[in-house]
Amino acid sequence: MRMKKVFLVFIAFAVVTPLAAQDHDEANYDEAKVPAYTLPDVLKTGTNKQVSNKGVWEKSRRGEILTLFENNVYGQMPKAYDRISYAVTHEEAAAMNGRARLKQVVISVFKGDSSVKINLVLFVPASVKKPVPVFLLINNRGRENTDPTRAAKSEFWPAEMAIDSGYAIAAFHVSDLAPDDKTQFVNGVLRLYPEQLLMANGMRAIGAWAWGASRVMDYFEKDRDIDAKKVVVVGHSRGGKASLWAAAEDTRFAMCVSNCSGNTGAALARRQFGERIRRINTTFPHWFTDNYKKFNDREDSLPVDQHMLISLIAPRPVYATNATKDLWADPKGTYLSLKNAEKVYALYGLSSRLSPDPPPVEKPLLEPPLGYHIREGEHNLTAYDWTQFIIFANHYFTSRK
Ligand code: GTR
Repeated sequence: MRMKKVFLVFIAFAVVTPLAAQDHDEANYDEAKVPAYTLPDVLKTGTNKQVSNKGVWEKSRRGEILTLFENNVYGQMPKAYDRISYAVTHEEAAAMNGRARLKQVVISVFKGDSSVKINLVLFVPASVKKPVPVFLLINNRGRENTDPTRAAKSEFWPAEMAIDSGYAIAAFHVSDLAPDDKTQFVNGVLRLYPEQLLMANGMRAIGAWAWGASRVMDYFEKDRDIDAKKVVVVGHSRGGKASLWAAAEDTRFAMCVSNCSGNTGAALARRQFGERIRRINTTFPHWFTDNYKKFNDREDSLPVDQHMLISLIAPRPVYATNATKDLWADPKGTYLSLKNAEKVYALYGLSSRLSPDPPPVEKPLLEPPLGYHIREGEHNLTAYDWTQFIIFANHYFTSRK
């Protein structure tokens, strides 16, 4: 009887333990087992020319790398639409006990017979009388994390902290652009661009979220409370993959924050540490292009690696993070991405002071253009993380007044 019960418990556990957890256990977390690898040379063009100045970088190499990411990883970024409109649906002059103004804005984008609506929550510091810089979060968690009423407060989007530091803070939810589901993701932006679904290098969910960030940017350019030259796009995990892609595709973003973004985010693929391409393509087939599936178990044959994604954002600053208990997102590989992007920043005369090895836990590197920290704890976006984003942004924006 007892044996039977134990067995049943075991079966129940095996059934309810998500596949994800089992795969996590099988991943490599041993630094000694990281294979020898050679990163593609970010400063060598497809025709083998060495890039030695920013002119050649911008004219020849940057576009080449962007196209490689579009074709192989994130897909096309369709730019054309018929019309965009902005409606402020709710406004409060004295939100957060008078510290902020709240605006809820519906951004509607029309193309042909289809349209998509992006619901933006935006708080602006009440005390500031001129356009302010803004943090824009691509929210991949529950909408309650960005509660406009502030009845619910979440470290995931600590609006009060940003406001008290003199920043506006905004957020939209990924499901407005592409529901995060392998069958439902088509019900959003992709209704405007159905041809993308037929293309092996077509836009998928991560691309759709990044596209949404750019439409919010379109709105910021029209909102007089916002300094559209100082927009920081922020994302956590899958949202951090999208924030990098948004900043790579849209140079209007002044800065990018990618929190615990891991595989196909800020972490190098070739290290094959933690999550790998096969696993991400299998669990989340709707995130990246069909072409990306060709690189399952073949990281070495990718024509890019993630340091090149960071390089596309140069000379604009990038801040990346990790957490000690989130080896799945490969902290060291994330740091090495930043490190290997340094040479592109150097073309702009920007020297970052990254040491060869990652900094100790909770010793953030806060000097633009490339910043990084690893925090104690789990895979998450916390007040500790936001505190560093604000310091990093302060350093950058005050140096550019
Ligand atoms: C995981 C996924 C990661 C990361 C994470 C998240 O399951 O494997 O790539 O994106 O989800 O978004 O929290």
